[in-house]
Amino acid sequence: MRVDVLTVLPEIFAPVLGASILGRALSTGAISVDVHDLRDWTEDRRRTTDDYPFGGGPGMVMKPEPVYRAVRDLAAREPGRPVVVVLTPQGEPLTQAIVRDLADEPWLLLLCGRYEGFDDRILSLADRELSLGDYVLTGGELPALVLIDAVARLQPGVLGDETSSHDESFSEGLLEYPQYTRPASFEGMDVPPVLVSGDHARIAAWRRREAVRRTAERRPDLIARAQLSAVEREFAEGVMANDEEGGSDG
Ligand code: JBZ
Repeated sequence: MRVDVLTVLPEIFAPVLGASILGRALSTGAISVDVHDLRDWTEDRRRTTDDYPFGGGPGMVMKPEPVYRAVRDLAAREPGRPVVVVLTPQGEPLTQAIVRDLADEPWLLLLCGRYEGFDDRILSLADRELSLGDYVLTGGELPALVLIDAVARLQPGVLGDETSSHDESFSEGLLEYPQYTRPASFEGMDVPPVLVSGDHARIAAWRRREAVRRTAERRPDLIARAQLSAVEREFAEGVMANDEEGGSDG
């Protein structure tokens, strides 16, 4: 997959892209990311990318001309067309289903907003408008990095065995089960004995039940759409009813 990023803050990207699994995905060629400075498509001496809003009001608005020039220029560099994604607070909240869709695309062009927003005509360039969620950020650069991280780890060969079981649990709509490593006893807190029993069937059953319990406790909104057996659903409903009474054990 190829990713082009258009931003007025290109320097934010390199340290994150070079690190960890993302760095490995780049070095193996599973994904390539080119970060472009929007100012390279300005035509004035000050390299202006923003201007005052028509109608008045606070803040500055991203100008359309440099963005249009940049997107047209970048889109003409390869055969085909990139899927143009604009990161904006008005966008659709990012979900793993959207990440899976985008991960299958051969070419993404991510447009990061700054200032108070975009001239609305810029949005005509967008195939998708995405947001990370309902909190206020200063720009689209961090959401773009989050999106790159999420699509990179789905590229073939980027993760080993980690992918399948982890993502399957999430796609069944459940949070992960609790995990432990050594030492078996730490400051009076012991690992659940079933996990050191060697009984793999009991371990699997315990993990499944604890994943359902956690989801019911922490994300009851996920339970309705989770893929649960009748017995599991009844268990989840018990946990949720208990939580409403303020109970902490179940
Ligand atoms: C986002 C105008 O540029 C911005 C500002 C905030 C912001 C984004 C772009 S994208 N917040 C989000 O994903 O929540």
